[in-house]
Amino acid sequence: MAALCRYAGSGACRLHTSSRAAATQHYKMLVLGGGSGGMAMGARMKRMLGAENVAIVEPSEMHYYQPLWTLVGAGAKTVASSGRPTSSMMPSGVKWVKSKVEEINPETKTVHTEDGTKISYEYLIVALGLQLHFEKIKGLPEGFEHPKIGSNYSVQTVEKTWMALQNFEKGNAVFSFPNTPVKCAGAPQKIMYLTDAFLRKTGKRSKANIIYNTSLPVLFGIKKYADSLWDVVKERDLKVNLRQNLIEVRADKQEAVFENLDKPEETTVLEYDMLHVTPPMGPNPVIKGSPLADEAGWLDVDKDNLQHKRYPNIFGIGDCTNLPTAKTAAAVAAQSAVLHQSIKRILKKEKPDKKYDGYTSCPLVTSYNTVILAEFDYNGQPLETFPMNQAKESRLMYHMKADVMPHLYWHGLVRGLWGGPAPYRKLLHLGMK
Ligand code: FAD
Ligand code: UQ1
Repeated sequence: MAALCRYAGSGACRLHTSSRAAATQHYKMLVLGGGSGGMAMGARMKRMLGAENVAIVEPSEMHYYQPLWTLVGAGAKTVASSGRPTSSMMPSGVKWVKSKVEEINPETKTVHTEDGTKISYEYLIVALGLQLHFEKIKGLPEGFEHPKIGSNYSVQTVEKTWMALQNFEKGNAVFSFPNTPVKCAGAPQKIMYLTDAFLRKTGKRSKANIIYNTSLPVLFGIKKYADSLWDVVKERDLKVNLRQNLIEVRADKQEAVFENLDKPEETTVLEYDMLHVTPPMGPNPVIKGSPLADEAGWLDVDKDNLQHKRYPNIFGIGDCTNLPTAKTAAAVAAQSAVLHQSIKRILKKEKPDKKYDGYTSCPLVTSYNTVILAEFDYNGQPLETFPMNQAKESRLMYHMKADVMPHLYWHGLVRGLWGGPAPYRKLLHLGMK
């Protein structure tokens, strides 16, 4: 490649092509997205290659610890405590390209961003997350301008959940789960349990019908935990309707319209005094429109080593991928450790040898002081860290979720120092034997 590197020795070389004076930056390792997976990999790649060889493309000024939003929506944490400036998160010396990726061209090994920057790379890590689609529900997002409706799934709407919960008087409190893959599949029902607990605390529970309308045919995908959750639902008199998909919100009239996925003609209109919406979700449009996507639009990676199936210099992590496991930050942690090893070996022209087992986890918050800690692998087999039955509601696990996990995230995962609990699981279980 004919290139004139003005800043020799620095990662960012301006390359002048003969056809046009397009400014191009070049990095050995380019990371797309600065969320949980992008930050973790940026930090790990800095350690492996040196800061000057790494760049992260991320448009947002703020980085959010999304798992906290379950507790923010229930008034147990503040939204401010869930975010930090992206500038403070960037590994020092790593270049922050503060713009949105518009196009990835794996043939020319280049990326174009919204501000007109062209970046070439030797290796690419794609960590672009997934896309929320509130607009696929008729009446949204504009319905959020009305009270009584919220969603823990975005920073703009999470405090509206807490407002709706505090202002609940009597009637239906309705919770939805969409007909798409979602991140943290437990979160849509966690806020239902917290609502139940809050209404009991404030003496309003007897005036409330709490209704969970889910598109799924099950309450939770892993039987061991689903059995416990059904016990909780029965014990607390919560109503669960399966195969019900939210298609419209008439926020001015406080009505939610659901379709029955097993009987397409049948719709039900529910009047609500509180509505929590989990929006439909889908692949990131930048990936969907690129040669990197599988048929459904997700990043097409090898499930063992996270390398792209057709472009060996491209890797993926997190919610943007088609890894056949539940999309969580816990999964990102385990994936970051495997991807680190895969890349290390590939750079040495060796075959990756560490395999991702699909580890993922969902702390199912069932009240303001209890959690069922679901942990499982690709086969849906429980893979529990602690030597106790984690399907039982636990106060200790609530403390883990509310007080320990945020530290593990800010000081461990996003600094590339936390690769999931696997080593501790082995130790803890050994200790019990
Ligand atoms: P993200 O962290 O979402 O990062 C994607 C990044 O890509 C973002 O910073 C975004 O700005 C950036 N981006 C997008 N498009 C572009 C573009 N075109 N150009 C450049 N950058 C772009 N997980 C758990 O493990 N435990 C939990 O208890 C838990 N609870 C949750 C509760 C809620 C309410 C929510 C919403 C999520 C929860 N999660 C939980 C899931 C967890 O937050 C995600 O799975 C995790 O953040 C995924 O990391 P990621 O890097 O793949 O995506
Ligand atoms: C985890 O590693 C993680 O990422 C930091 C989470 O995201 C917030 C989690 O919710 C969980 C449960 C884990 C797994 C960690 C342990 C100690 C079980």
